[in-house]
Amino acid sequence: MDTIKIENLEVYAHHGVLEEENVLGQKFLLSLELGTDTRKSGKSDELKDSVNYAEVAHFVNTFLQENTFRLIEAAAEHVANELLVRFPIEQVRVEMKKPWAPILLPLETVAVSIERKWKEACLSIGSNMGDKRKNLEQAISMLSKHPKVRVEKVSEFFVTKPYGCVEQDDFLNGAVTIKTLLSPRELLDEIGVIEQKLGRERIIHWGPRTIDLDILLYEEDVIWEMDLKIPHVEMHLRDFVLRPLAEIAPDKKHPLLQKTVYQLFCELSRKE
Ligand code: PH2
Ligand code: MG
Ligand code: MG
Repeated sequence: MDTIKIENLEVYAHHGVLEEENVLGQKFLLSLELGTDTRKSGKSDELKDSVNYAEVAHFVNTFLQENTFRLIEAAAEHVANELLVRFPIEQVRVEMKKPWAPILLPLETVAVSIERKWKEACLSIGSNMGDKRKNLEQAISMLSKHPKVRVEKVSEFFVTKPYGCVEQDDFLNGAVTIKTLLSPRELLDEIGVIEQKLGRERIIHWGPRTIDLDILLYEEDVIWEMDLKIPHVEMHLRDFVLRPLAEIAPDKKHPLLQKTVYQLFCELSRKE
């Protein structure tokens, strides 16, 4: 990934655990590494095709003066998140140094350095009540409005027979790939909020639903908790999941089966 770097930007601000730090303020040095593809601006020679580092520097300066944190960890975390949301960058490294840290001992500097990035996740989406297409479209629109979610690709929607033993109406199913700054747990909570808002009621397990959003993959992370299992435990067995997902993310890898979505889809199709 190409990077644009800003080194040791001086910001006078009031972060700190001690009251005198909050009152008097002190100097901080910010180093930023912005991960962004510079090929386009490299060719066009146009600022609009890149990240304006002057804007980034002024934003960070203002942000750190208008918000006061106790820890440089928290300040760096917030700066990283704000930059990822506000500027067209994929990843960022933020180093925040405190050269005048009042610890009553001489030191050159103390610092935290963090790296944050947009994570890739795949979701499956389904509805078998009411206006199914509208439900899917609304859920995707709500996802895309979250500042920490960027909807990347949306598959075609397929009419599918209900899988499982509950007698119910046909489903409309699809898949979505997103980039997100939310952790898997935060993403699960956000999905819950959207399902609630679209009027999902949990009456029968696996029964009819206005909307069902499931996390299939999150990077190549493996999570095994009571209410959150990633990869989705049955994704490789379900045609209504793999068919739309293979259309938009054929090369994403299942971290446990060590196979791509396309391979899983072909294997399942052969079995059926
Ligand atoms: N979801 C289920 C159970 N069965 N069948 C189809 N065709 N589509 C679904 O989305 C679906 C299902 C539980 O989430
Ligand atoms: Mg489901
Ligand atoms: Mg679900």
